[in-house]
Amino acid sequence: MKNILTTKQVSFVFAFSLLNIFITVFVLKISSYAQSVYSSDWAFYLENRSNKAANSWSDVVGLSDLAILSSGKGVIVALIDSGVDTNNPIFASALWQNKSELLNDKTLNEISDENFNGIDNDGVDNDSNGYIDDIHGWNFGDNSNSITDQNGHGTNVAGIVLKSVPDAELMIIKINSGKSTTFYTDAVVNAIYYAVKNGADIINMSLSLANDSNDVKTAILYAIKNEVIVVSAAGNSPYSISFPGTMEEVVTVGATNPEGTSILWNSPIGDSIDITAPGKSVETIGIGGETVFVTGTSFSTPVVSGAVAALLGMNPNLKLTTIENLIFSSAKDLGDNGRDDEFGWGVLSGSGIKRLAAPSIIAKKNLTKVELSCYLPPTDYYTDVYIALIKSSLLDEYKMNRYKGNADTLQYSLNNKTYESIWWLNSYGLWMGDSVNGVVSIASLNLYNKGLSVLLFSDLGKGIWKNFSTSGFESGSYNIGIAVMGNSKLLAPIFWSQSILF
Ligand SMILES: [Ca+2]
Ligand SMILES: [Ca+2]
Ligand SMILES: [Ca+2]
Ligand SMILES: [Ca+2]
Repeated sequence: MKNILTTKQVSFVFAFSLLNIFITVFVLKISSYAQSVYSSDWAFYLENRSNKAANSWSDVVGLSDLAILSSGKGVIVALIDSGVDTNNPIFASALWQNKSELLNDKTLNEISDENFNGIDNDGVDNDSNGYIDDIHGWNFGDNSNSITDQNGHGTNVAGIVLKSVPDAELMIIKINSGKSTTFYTDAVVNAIYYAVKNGADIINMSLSLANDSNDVKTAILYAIKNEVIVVSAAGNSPYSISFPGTMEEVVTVGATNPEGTSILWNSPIGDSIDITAPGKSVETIGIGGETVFVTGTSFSTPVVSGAVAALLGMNPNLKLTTIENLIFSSAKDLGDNGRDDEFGWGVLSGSGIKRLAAPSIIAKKNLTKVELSCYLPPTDYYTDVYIALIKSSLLDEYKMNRYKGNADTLQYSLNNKTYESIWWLNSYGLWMGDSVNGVVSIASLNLYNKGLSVLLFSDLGKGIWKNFSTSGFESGSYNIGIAVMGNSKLLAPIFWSQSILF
């Protein structure tokens, strides 16, 4: 996180208008001022930009594991920051689109190959949300729809988010005027309400305010009440956590060294710290597209926002508390055992999140019986669990051609009772599942084309399926897959067991 503030001292105007600053690396407490006066870390930040990290932050936090969950498609991440480099196609193509402003002029298809600005700046607030031509967000610093970053901070933050979730949509809410390095509380307040009212799923706040603000608190609580997760930097004062990171209700992010092994020297310590992520020499994109390395909790924060977006991309129905539980309980514990004031619950772990958020299945075979042990993610994840067998020789082909089947219900009888299940038919065979609350008490097989068979299972929800007979199978090597579904949508990749011989 870098300061948007210059080294000049706070003026009287600012003192009365509640100046807020992005970052505070070196804090000068000047007791004669009612407010703390901060020096800028801008110079510090620039000095440290060229120091390439020994480790890639994406490896440290396990982005490849998060990528298995989702690419963030359909997830809207609001960046309350200094804007974004809209001239860079990486960002331009990732911008959230306020479809209500667009569709009144032309359909999205008509617009897609044309110049957005030429078409959509019609001077009309088409969606009547109070902001004229807010196509990709809003600039509360200038009260305009210009979201171009002239500072760099917002672009750096956006680059980190897109590295984690390349298909996420970025809602750009600029709070500073032009290239100014300062911004006001009111802009932050309005930015939060804008994000919530326009559909953001995540609000990334890589910023600190010089003082607590009841208006900002109220806005953040409004966001949380609406199930919008607010991820905030802890600030860069080693002495104390900055507001709004001090709020219990937000996800407060501290920073570690590039290896993710010790707390960064300027990252604050305290009981509001929830989690940490690498925050030194974090590789990202600068204005103009150059690769830059940035330091501060401003940049560990979007690492966490990206992980949240990966989870929401997998399952948009996840509750805020579930998301927090997943990322906190899977973090890599450092320092004192369990949560501590340096690392919070630990360093963000993509592999840990995948382990908790995705189903898993282990199959063991004894003579003619197969025992399946399953891990199922938290129950607000999914409505159905699917299990299927596939011949190992077909697995790679299957994985390359994600199945596209039509969901339907199927009634079947068992022990003189009738059950209803959901099934899928595609070129690889029949997939069957059952509602989480349903009861299916045997393992039964129907060989289907191309070696795929269906397994019905018992004790659904308890995670263990026993006494499953393999006697009906063609002999050969099989893998067993498990998938969780919600409203007929696959919520995570299908995870496959090791192959077993039947
Ligand atoms: Ca509007
Ligand atoms: Ca318009
Ligand atoms: Ca918290
Ligand atoms: Ca710990």
